[in-house]
Amino acid sequence: MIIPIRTLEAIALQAGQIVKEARKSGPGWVSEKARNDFVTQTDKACEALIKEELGHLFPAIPMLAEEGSGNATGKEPVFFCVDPLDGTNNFVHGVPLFCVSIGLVENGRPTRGVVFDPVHDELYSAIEGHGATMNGHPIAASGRKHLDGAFVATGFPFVQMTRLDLYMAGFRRIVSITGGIRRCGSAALDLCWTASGRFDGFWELGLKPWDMAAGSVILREAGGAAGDLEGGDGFLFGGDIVAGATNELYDELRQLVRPAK
Ligand code: 2AM
Ligand code: CA
Repeated sequence: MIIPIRTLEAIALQAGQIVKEARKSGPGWVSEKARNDFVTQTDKACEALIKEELGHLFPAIPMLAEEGSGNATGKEPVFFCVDPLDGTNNFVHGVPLFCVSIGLVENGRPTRGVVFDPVHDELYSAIEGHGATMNGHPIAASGRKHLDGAFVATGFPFVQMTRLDLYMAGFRRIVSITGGIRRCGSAALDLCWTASGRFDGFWELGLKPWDMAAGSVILREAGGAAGDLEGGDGFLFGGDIVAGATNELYDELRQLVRPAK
């Protein structure tokens, strides 16, 4: 079954409209799912809209979504992978970095993705094999091959602290080589900003599939690379992702995140 990318874009824009209105009126109720892990009425409202639209248009394709209203486990050959609001912590604090993220995963690989940033009105979109766009214009990763002086993004551990030492050891190695590191708080946007050339790379440990599904296909289609710490493809359910503007930068970054034994 063909999933028109325009349809996914339209749904992301509609969900973004909910987020835009909530920026004016407030996020509604806010609840802490786990320590430091928030959900708001707005996350729930966006997910309900996305579920309704996808369920109506593509009833045969299950959905895996962050707030749990979906019917997929992630083991299906084809499923939607949805983060109704990526960057909820930013949203709750009024920091203007969050987005709606809708991916399609086929046989374990993200093949379509749309990410809408309702603050900056930026709509990122990609179909595997057809390139990536932002607001309809083709985008390309920076092409940078080496970390020396590169501008990269990361995410710090925020729930599970068991791998904080591993993370900090990598961070220390990367700080001393790169030209700048940013922590934005929305993995989907970090991947899209690497796709559009703003960042040269990105890494984060312990993410969820909905944080990465759409952004990873957008980055790959913009000419960048995304993978796990071993150089493989297992990031979606493994949770650890390294991304680079090029294969070379991806390899250099992942070896610093966790050097080969
Ligand atoms: P979320 O807002 O959809 O939960 C970056 O660290 C990623 O982790 C984000 O994509 C964000 O997705 C998730 N996250 C959840 N809680 C977080 C927190 N307290 N701080 C930072 N990121 C958090
Ligand atoms: Ca979310």
